[in-house]
Amino acid sequence: MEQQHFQNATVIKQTGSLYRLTFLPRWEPFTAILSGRLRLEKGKLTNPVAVGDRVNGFWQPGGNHRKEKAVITQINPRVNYLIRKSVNLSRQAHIIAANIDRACVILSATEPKTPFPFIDRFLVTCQAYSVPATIILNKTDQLEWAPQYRSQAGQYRDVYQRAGYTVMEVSARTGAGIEPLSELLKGKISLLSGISGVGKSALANRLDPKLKLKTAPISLAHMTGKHTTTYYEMHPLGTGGYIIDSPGIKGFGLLEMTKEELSHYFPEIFAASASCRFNSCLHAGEPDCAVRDAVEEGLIPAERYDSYLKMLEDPEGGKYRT
Ligand SMILES: Nc1nc2c(ncn2[C@@H]2O[C@H](COP(=O)(O)OP(=O)(O)OP(=O)(O)O)[C@@H](O)[C@H]2O)c(=O)[nH]1
Ligand SMILES: [Mg+2]
Ligand SMILES: [Zn+2]
Repeated sequence: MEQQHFQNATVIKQTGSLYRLTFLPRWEPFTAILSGRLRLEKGKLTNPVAVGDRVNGFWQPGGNHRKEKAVITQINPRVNYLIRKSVNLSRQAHIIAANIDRACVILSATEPKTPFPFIDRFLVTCQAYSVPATIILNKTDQLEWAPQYRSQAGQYRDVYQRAGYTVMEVSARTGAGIEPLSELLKGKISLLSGISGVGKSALANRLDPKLKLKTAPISLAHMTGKHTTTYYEMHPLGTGGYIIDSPGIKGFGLLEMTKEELSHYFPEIFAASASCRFNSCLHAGEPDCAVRDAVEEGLIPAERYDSYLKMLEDPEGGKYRT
């Protein structure tokens, strides 16, 4: 019997050695495995195929797309992808998601707190790939009875609005601010990312109550999430578009770039750098640095500049090209 080939299926989930695929915009998921060759081709990545990948392959003779007989043989070139540091020491990177139209970084207005350098690493990768990024400040309902968090929430809003990002304030609990977010996600594939416990899955459920994703209260002893979501998975939204819910992550890997390039991915630092005395200025103590002036004048948020310096000093295992 002749082999039936397929092209351009989108990976919507991976569990162990099994993948779920669908031909977007149709939502008729089927199961597939990787060809032996692809399994061996991992290289620097812990996962050769990620959610969002577009893949080609074939159906094994006798199988059809309902019978778990599909084999992935080829990954189409990625338009973009985001990586995170591997948990082991092998310096391997793990692809979070590929070919996304938008990345949403979810923050909690209260707990758990997301450190600025975490957010900024995420945003740098997005800038490097021209993936539009949006900051979603969730749990705003809690500011009502926990006013001590208002200044923190205000700081997130202020820092990222000044950096040029859209900051949307929402509550997965009450539904406040959800409509503009639904609008933003329509017709696109969007990644929901952020540390554990900020409410990524709760937000997904609020965007489409049919999803019924598992959520869990944060630990009040440590004010940290419980790593409730364990898979990357794409879901269709009833209001249009697709979201990728993801496990809470601890850190993002940086792409390979030169030290000079880094500042290009901080939009407000890049804009100010046009007036630095030296073309090669890294804004780390050189004379007549317009970036430092802007930080001193409060035009560039100090939090962003601190993140920039941290990333400049800590390229994460020599990720900078020299
Ligand atoms: N008050 C309030 N609680 C929220 C809101 N959004 C989420 N929560 C709660 O925060 C806790 C964590 O939410 P999850 O959706 O499980 O968080 P997550 O980001 O998916 O966490 P991981 O899957 O571990 O990465 C749950 O108890 C949610 O009910 C909100 O807008 N307001
Ligand atoms: Mg979750
Ligand atoms: Zn400078």
